Amino acid sequence: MSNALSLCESTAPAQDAIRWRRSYCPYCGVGCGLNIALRANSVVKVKGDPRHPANFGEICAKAAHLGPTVGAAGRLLYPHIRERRGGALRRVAWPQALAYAAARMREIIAAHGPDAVAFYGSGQLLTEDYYVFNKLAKGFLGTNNFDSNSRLCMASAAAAYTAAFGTDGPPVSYEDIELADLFLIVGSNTAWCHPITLRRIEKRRQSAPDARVIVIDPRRTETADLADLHLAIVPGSDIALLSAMLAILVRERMVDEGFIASHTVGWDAVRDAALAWTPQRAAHACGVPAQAIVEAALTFGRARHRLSLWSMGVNQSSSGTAKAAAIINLHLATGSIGKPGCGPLALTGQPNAMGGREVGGLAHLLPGYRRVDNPAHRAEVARHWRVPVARLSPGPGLAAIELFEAAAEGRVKALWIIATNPAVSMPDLDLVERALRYAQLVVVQDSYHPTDTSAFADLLLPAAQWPEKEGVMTNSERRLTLVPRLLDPPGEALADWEIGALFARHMGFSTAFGFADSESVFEEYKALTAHTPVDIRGVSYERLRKGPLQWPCPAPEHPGTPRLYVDLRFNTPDGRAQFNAVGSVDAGEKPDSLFPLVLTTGRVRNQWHTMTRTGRVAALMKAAPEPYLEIHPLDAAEAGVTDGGFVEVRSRRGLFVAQARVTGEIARGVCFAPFHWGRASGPFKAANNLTARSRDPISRQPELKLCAINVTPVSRPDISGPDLGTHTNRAHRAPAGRPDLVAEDFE
Ligand SMILES: Nc1nc2c(c(=O)[nH]1)N[C@H]1C(S)=C(S)[C@@H](COP(=O)(O)OP(=O)(O)OC[C@H]3O[C@@H](n4cnc5c(=O)[nH]c(N)nc54)[C@H](O)[C@@H]3O)O[C@H]1N2
Ligand SMILES: Nc1nc2c(c(=O)[nH]1)N[C@H]1C(S)=C(S)[C@@H](COP(=O)(O)OP(=O)(O)OC[C@H]3O[C@@H](n4cnc5c(=O)[nH]c(N)nc54)[C@H](O)[C@@H]3O)O[C@H]1N2
Ligand code: SF4
Ligand SMILES: [Mo]
Repeated sequence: MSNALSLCESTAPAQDAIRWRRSYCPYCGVGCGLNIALRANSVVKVKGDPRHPANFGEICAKAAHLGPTVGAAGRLLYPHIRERRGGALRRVAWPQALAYAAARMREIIAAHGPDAVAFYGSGQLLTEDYYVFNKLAKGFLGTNNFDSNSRLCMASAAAAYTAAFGTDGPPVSYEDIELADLFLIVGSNTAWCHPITLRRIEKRRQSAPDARVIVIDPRRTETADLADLHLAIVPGSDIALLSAMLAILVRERMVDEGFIASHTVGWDAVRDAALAWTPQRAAHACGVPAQAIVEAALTFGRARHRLSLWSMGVNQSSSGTAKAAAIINLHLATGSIGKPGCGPLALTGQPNAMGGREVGGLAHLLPGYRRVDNPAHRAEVARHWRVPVARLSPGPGLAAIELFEAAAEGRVKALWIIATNPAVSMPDLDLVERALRYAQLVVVQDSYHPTDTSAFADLLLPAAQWPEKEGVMTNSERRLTLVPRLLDPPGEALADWEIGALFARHMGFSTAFGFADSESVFEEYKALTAHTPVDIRGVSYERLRKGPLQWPCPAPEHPGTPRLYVDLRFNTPDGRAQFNAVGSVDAGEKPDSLFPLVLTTGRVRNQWHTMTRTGRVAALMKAAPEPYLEIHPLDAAEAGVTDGGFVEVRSRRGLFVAQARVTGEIARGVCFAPFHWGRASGPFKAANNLTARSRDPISRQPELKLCAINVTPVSRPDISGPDLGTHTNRAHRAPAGRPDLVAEDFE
């Protein structure tokens, strides 16, 4: 604690005095430390924490505007039951709500077995929240149907890391940004989505004139503005590009033969497959000049410290794992790993998506990077949980979309949804709505109501949100930060882990879920990480109160680990990293005569996902108040679309209506729409009306970045629902000077 902070804390504050406290940002996976000014039960100002190593005092606009999202407006304050479909919600007391949940769950499990129930969680949960629900589902109810929205987000990166290094986990630290001289940014709009990380890259560029930035993205984003070389490839063609780059490195003898021979396996097959990709062939597949591909490869090859950063343009694809593997292959081929300023860094989306992976919050995982299909892992976890090993099911549970498909088909009867809003964020929303209507029991545990998903709930459970609950989150660089409880939750809202523990006790598991506080949950989880790659036995709330720590951190005196694999030994049985084949053709929906264009989807700078929080802040709504469709001028001309005019966008699954932004900043043949809006804001404002359920065969992550569409102009959009927006939805670029990084006052 700095003097200024501890001085504030040492005096008991009057009710209206300002108290400054340290906290952690609840939005993205950059994981910035915050200093929060509190007055009574509200947040009046948010600044960056100068001592937090993720951001050193900087924050973005979303965090600066956290204040208005805290408090009672729009919050779900009490549990509610809807006894009949279509009937009204009725407020009930917690014991009644939990007894109702327990009775219905017991009934369903007795009649149909444990796999008829499923939990769907979120990378925005605390590690403790995740742990309790995961333990309940996998250890006590006997189903591995606990998955999370990380399946829509980080699953491909996790699968690729595991395939290459033996276990998941980004090997580098943000401090490697300050040491790198080559940044390969693939499918990431870092400027809008991980703004503080981009700021560090920008600063590095300013201080190291030789540093180079290559951006691979179908759109000329603000991230691409920073690039020395921008490759505007057509969506889904990354593998062709990355393979051709690898082939050039081979031909130019820019690979590290010594590293390959001593520390890897599988090189010959990967090299030979890559060599089939000439620059010309890749240029044809990607829609960029061959010369640009050669330049990208040579720039990568000539650099000394190579850092690759990627996010959803890579992961959210039916070849997401292969795309991520192709990036990792470039690093293995050049020995760019385990050394300062080098490595493949998958930028985590949500603030604790990384923690969720560590704690086993996906349907195929158990805590501590263990897997449900590994008998030794099941035995270790069963011992720790004091349950017979037979209770732990050996087969992976249903992954996100499969879980909703199973509900729509009646195989899953009870869906318990926690801190995620699938009625907006899942692909193919017709299917999601069908699942939510068809399930016998839908429990929605959220901080807000109504949301698009909570509208379908039979049971609504009010959750405390940031900063009303205490617990741990892990950011993109494996850094654990303690998020303190600074305010009382409104109404009767409870911490998510506590709701899980109370429900488990109602199910009769009193001893195993008798946690007194979040710290006791953390301590139980921590013990399970012993001797695993994610060993955090040295981490405690007490230590975290002094500052964040990077795993592994196996002992109390251990300083934490900034960089993995520095000894060039990987977590595979023989210690060698594995080159992985990446295939040659991207799967996914192809354009045809009926649906001639390709749609990709993503985010806008100042909105957070389904807008339950950022949608309440007028200042954050300004840049993009309504959904829009970016379309190339030539495609627009062909379709008769004018800038600012309305368009109907159709895919094989549905309809989306928005204003067109005709712009040369997007590749020909490609359109872009943000996915933040759900049907509650207007039935055709949801981009996920259009997206497909196809998924990566390994990671089971859906292809949210590609589907085939057609676009037609409409003079007067004939749709119901609130205001569709008649403004010209165009002023979406930040003016010079990056004002998005300036923390505005809202007091
Ligand atoms: N402002 C804001 N920031 C956020 C979030 C938010 O909602 N709002 N959410 C957080 C979360 S959970 C996540 S996962 C991250 C997401 O962060 P990003 O992944 O950076 O964001 P997206 O806009 O989804 O997609 C990134 C880029 O992928 C490109 N792309 C699409 N298809 C392809 C392709 O086939 N290949 C390549 N190379 N690129 C492609 C798109 O044009 C887009 O610019 O952001 C985090 N930060
Ligand atoms: N087309 C398309 N679809 C996408 C994506 C895309 O790029 N394109 N990206 C995907 C990705 S990467 C992601 S991560 C998802 C995100 O999609 P979601 O997870 O559905 O989005 P959020 O709006 O973050 O939902 C979080 C919910 O939790 C609630 N909440 C907030 N804090 C708490 C809390 O502490 N406890 C509880 N119980 N509830 C809380 C919020 O009110 C909100 O309803 O969207 C995915 N969907
Ligand atoms: S960059 Fe991400 S973690 Fe940092 S302040 Fe912005 S939203 Fe929060
Ligand atoms: Mo995400």
